[in-house]
Amino acid sequence: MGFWLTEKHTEGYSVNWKFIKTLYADRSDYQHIAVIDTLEFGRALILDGVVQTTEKDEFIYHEMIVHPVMMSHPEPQKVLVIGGGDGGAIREAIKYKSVKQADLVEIDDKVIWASREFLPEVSCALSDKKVRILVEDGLQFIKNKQAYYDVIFIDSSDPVGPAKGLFSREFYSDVYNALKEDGIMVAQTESPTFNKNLLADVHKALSGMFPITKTYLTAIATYIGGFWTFTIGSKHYDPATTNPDSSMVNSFNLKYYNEEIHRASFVLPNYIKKIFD
Ligand code: AG3
Repeated sequence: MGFWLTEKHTEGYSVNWKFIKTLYADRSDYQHIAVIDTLEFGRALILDGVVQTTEKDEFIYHEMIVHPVMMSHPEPQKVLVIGGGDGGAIREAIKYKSVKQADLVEIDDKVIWASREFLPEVSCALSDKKVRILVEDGLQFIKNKQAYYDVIFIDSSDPVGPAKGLFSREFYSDVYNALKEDGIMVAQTESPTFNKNLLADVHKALSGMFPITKTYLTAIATYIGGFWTFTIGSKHYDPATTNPDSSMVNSFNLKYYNEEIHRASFVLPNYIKKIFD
């Protein structure tokens, strides 16, 4: 027994997921939300028909959106995740001994609820005492913060629907202002194969504001097209020349990230370098 979910990525490319059961399905004010139990990847969180995270490889995405920037800052104390209502990014961020306050600004409380209920290993840190959850529009929230955060993570869904504004120049400039003078931000910037123009635009927008802009890569089977990108805007520290210090975290037994991965992820193949020319 089983059902198939067809996840459409472009006009010419879809991925089929066999699943055993729908654990949750609902429509919020912003999007359709589902959690299904897939045959290959365990439980999956799906927003508007796009798979956001799966039990099998969420660790790759969440470790890679968090550790490269956290390790590049000598003492990150105040951190902010925009989006990321599943809690995976904040789970990684609070592993740092220096973190005193970790804010999560998610627009859709149903994403938080569904993740708490059906993805306990991803969402476990949402109950940590350092974590403050704000159910708000990140676009508005960030406008009221000046020189406040050390690190900001933009853990968004694709640039359509509720996350569209999280890829805009105006939003990045608000993020810039919300960071302290040596602050650093990172955004998930999609697939270099299917979202080349978006990646080029984000990189360009950030390079116009931050002295240091770096795109880095990882591979996440749950997503599409091989590589997945993240793009950093940094006011002071260069993540590409950072030597990660494992004593910054409570226990360095991560499943993906390590010192070599840190350095290697900033090495780009020529066809991706060319996107930024
Ligand atoms: N956010 C990025 C998911 C993008 C998936 N897009 C796609 N496959 N086209 C994931 C949120 C995890 N916290």
